[in-house]
Amino acid sequence: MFNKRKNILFLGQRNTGKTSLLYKVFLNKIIKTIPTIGLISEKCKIKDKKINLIEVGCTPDSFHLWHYFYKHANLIIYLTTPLIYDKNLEYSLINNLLSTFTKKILIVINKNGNCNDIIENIDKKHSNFYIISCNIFEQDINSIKNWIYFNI
Ligand SMILES: Nc1nc2c(ncn2[C@@H]2O[C@H](COP(=O)(O)OP(=O)(O)OP(=O)(O)O)[C@@H](O)[C@H]2O)c(=O)[nH]1
Ligand SMILES: [Mg+2]
Repeated sequence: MFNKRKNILFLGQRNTGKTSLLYKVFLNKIIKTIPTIGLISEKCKIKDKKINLIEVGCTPDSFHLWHYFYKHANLIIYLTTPLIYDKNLEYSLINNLLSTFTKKILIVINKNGNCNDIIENIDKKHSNFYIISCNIFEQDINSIKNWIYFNI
C-alpha cells in the first residue's frame, strides 16, 4: 500500500477561485473557468506523493453536505475572498470546518485578500490551519505545494 493516493478537497463559496487554484498550482494550467456543477476530480503528484484533487461544487444550500466528504479527505484547501458578501456566513462556515475536520486545512484568501478580518473571526481554540493571502493569477504560489507535501 505504498504510495496510496491522498485526497485534497477544495471547498469554499462560489466564485472564490477553487477551480483556478486547482489547475494553476497543481496541473500548471491557466484555464478560463465556468462555475463548477457537481465535482471536479483530477490527479497529480507532489514529489513521490500521489494525490487526488477534488473540488466540491457549491450552491448556497449545499454547505451542509460538505461534511460527507471529510472522512475521505487527507487535507482541505478552503478558498475565500474579501469580496464575499455575507461575512457572517463565511466566518461560520470556516469555524464549522475547523471544528469538524481534524486534519490540516489551508485557508487561501484569494483575489488580493486581507487576512485580518478572517483571522480575527476564527475561534482561537483552533490550530489545525494555515492561512495565506494571494492572487492566483498575479503571484507564484507554487510554494504551497511544499507545505502540502509535509502536512498531508
Ligand atoms: N482577479 C482575480 N480573479 C480570479 C482569481 N482567482 C480566480 N479568479 C476569477 O474568479 C472567477 C471564479 O474562479 P473559479 O476558479 O471558477 O472559482 P470557483 O470557486 O471554482 O467557482 P465555482 O466553481 O462557481 O464555485 C473566474 O472568473 C476566475 O478567473 C484571482 O486570484 N484574481
Ligand atoms: Mg469551480
